[in-house]
Amino acid sequence: MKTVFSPHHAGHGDHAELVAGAILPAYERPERAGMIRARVEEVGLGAILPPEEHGLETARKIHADDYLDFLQTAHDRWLARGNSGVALPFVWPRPGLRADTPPEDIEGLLGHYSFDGGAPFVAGTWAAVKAAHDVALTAAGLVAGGERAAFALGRPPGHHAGRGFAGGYCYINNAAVAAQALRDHGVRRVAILDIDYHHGNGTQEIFYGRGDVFVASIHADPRMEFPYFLGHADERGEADGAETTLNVPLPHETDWSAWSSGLEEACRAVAAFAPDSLVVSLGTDTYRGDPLGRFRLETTDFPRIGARLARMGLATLFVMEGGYAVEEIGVNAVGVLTGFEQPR
Ligand code: SS9
Ligand code: ZN
Repeated sequence: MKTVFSPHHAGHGDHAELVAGAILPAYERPERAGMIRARVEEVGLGAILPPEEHGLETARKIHADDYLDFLQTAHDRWLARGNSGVALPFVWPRPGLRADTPPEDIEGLLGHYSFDGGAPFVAGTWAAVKAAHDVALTAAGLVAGGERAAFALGRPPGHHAGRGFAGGYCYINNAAVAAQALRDHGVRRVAILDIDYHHGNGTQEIFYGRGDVFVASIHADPRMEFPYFLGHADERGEADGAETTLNVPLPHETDWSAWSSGLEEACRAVAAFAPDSLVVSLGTDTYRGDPLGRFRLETTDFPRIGARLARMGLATLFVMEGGYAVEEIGVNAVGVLTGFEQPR
């Protein structure tokens, strides 16, 4: 399968994050994409293409206009205020405060448009976010054009970003925009299957009331794990989207035997929805060596995931999400793709 990749991801880097009271280099770093790209080449997965530039029309069907405007201007406004370095939120309008009156100051806006402190802005953030969006749309175009599968190798990831907020390293929800693009290309029903370790809260929120896009997520139980405030099994969609959300929360230390049962449940639900295309939010932070995850998948399990997905028989777009064991991320992520292409 073809991979779509842009070097502009690298401008989003060199920032730190707060980890258990210490400021450490961010886990979501440029080396991640470099390792995956190198592995795509090493196994000869297929051609690596640059993205085509896309406008934001499709993204505007997924995200609020004011939020997209904020993403594009946040770092400049941070600098214009006299601040330097990394723009990070530190105050949020939780219930009890007013979320209906956006502040004017960028410090307040950062909190207004995020749900955690995990989406910093550096000078190159917007260019990287836009490139990941273009990567996802270009890869969606390949699938809409008749390719059996394509790989959108972008960063930063997207599945925690909602209609009007960033968080969890995510800004534009690349998988959601790609699913919308497939719909706009004439694909009637799309399923998104999120296999990242963390619940895809943004993707769920975006499609919660829509019946044309099914969202299934297999993830660590939010009672024990980020993002904590969404991803429970009783969230099943609403209005037109009733019964088109499926959450499979699993406990810490889950290994292949239990995780693959969750995958089976999700695949059956996706098949029952009878989609015409599948978007896979591909995170490899389920790996046993991941510094942010507490599942126990082995490197040899990732091709088995791909093989199971191939058996769905659907045109499939893989969109890169999380995975923070940098040394192994290439082998694990591309393992899913080779498993998809050569199921055994
Ligand atoms: C503490 C860890 C916060 C956020 C995880 C986001 C994963 C995106 N800095 N964890 S796939
Ligand atoms: Zn994750």
